Amino acid sequence: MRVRQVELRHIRLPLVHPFETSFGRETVRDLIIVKARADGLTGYGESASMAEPFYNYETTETCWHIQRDFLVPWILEQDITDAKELIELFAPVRGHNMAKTGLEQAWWDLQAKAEGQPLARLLGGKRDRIESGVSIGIQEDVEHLLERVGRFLEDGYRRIKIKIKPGWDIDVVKAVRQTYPEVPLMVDANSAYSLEHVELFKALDECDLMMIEQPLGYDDIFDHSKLQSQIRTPICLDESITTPEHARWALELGSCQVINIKPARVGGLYQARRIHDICQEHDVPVWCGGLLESGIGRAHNVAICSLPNFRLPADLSASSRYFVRDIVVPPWEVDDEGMIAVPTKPGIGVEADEELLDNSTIKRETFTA
Ligand code: OSB
Ligand code: MG
Repeated sequence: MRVRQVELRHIRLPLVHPFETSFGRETVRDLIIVKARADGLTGYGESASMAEPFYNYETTETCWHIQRDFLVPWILEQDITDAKELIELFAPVRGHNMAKTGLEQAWWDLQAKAEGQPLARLLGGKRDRIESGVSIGIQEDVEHLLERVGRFLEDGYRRIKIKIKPGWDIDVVKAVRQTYPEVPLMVDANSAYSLEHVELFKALDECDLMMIEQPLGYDDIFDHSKLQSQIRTPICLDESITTPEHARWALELGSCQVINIKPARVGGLYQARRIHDICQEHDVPVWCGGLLESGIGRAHNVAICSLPNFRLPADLSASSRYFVRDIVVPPWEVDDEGMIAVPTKPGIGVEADEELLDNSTIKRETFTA
């Protein structure tokens, strides 16, 4: 297949509730939506970079630059017959995985539509429903947090994740555990700690957590192995795993017992699947993380989650948990059992709401071969 046209759109969506992590607070979500056209079909992808380089080094602006000046001209120049070819085409650009992901996903959607298959099936996915969890940002006080946890449990979410940072950790986790003794609970530090905090992690060992996500450096694999050997709670890596090689190194070093796979962070669905396979070979479970994606990025995350080793609830919540109105029809929904249905239509399985997309667009550029 030869992509004949690529359209990039920088969009901005207001969040229904501010989202605060150890690295910052978001009230709106800036994203790049990629539309790729071939053979009368349109494929959609998303670059889920943040506006600021605080989760990883990419930003909306760096994604746009890498796409406009490198990736888009390359993809318009040649036929792409499989995803591996596309990964190799993009390989000369080092890193910039979120920039790559937007285009890679649009290619996958096109390919699935051309074959008349749901994206999940094209990827080799077997599940028709996936387990949904919710990630709760840092709140103004514990009462607000407990109230939010309660509401999400009533909504049916199957796992609660709480963001932590120094000063908002052990006491908060204990309070949640006391109020909800049985709930599947985990924490995410987004790299806010160092090995000097071992005592804190030993204290968290008493809270019966499913896992602790990315406690140490965003690019660290080594110190995490030292921490893991001193605590019982499984460590889950997010930020530090950006390639399949990183996954293998982390597993061989014993740096984690779980990996959070975000297609955006690792350069797309093909690389996400490779990491999934490496973990499966090591009998290490994975789950799909999120980056407050729009309904388009979420569709790609849902598709990858249908693979068998995605064995734990995902950070994939309903559209309404993030946005007043999502840019897809139908919006993503979570049923009373905390499950999201995997679409059965060809491609990503949801339609873009073109009118809302237009109204949310800040910048737009079209490229033709
Ligand atoms: O670390 O998992 C993270 C959101 C933005 C940046 C980083 C993270 C997150 C989340 C939200 O935890 C997950 C979601 O999309 O629901
Ligand atoms: Mg995380």
